[in-house]
Amino acid sequence: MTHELVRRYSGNPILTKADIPYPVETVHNAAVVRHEDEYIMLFRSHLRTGRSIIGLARSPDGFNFKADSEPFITPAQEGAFAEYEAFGVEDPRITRVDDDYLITYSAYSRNGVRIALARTKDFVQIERVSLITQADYRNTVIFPEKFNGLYARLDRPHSEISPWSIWITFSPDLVFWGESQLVMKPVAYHWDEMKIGPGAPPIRTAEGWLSIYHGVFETMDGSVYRLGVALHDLHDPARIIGVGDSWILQPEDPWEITGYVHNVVFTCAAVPETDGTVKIYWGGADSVMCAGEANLVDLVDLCLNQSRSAI
Ligand code: BMA
Repeated sequence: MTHELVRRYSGNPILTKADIPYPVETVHNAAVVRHEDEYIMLFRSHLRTGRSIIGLARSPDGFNFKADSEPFITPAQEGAFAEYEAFGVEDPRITRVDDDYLITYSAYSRNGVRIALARTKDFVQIERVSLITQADYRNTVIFPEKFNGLYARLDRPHSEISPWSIWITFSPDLVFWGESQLVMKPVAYHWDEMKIGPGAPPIRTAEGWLSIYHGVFETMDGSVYRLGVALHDLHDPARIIGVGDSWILQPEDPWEITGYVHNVVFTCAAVPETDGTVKIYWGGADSVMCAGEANLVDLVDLCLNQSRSAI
């Protein structure tokens, strides 16, 4: 039984544009972490210009969020980042490494889309660190631990020649990145055959790093975005142990099927809890934020026991 692995929260959608105290048109594709005694959400919102900013919301329980009165990240107005953020900032992910929260987000400009990395300790002060890819990259997640002293990230370069796939890249200092390797590809005539990309930052389990990713299937009625799971080796994250053959979540609720972009569930965040569950967060139809829960053992089991090839 692989369906209903993710139990949708009964109060979905958990955050919409009606909840935001400044004018926005969407609330979606949010990063979430636990910080001190609250859950912090960084969400993407479209403005009426069609460009995106990143807002911040807080919650005591991971489901009921209240937005701060001002956005958290808006396009840089000066310095090296301004040229590359001019068309907006999108789809943040947060990983805690040591005492820092590392935030990766898509920076859009006339030069294409690339990934920016910023750092905060308190979600008050934010420091832009580096533009860590050239164009065209999206969907970059950083592992919460280093490997042989190196930071590691999963990312999704654009490609016209092979289907869009997941790569791994390493860095000693968050600025210089290299040793890239392909780790996972879409599978032909499968739910993720058109493209795949990293979703939530990987979660440590006893069996390996659990990665929740998105996969896209092209239909006569446009693309369908679903979520799946893969398990990476704990010591060598470039090695994939297994990829769940079936998806774990697909658009089903009305606000996932219909909205700004229909038939989309898209994740940037999953928060593991001490009881073995994981809270998964996803944007519905690029319009609203939703949440659900799963058991980590079930997701790992899918990767191990109903696996398809990684490449
Ligand atoms: C992707 C990105 C995401 C978006 C998704 C579905 O390519 O643009 O931000 O959620 O498409 O529209």
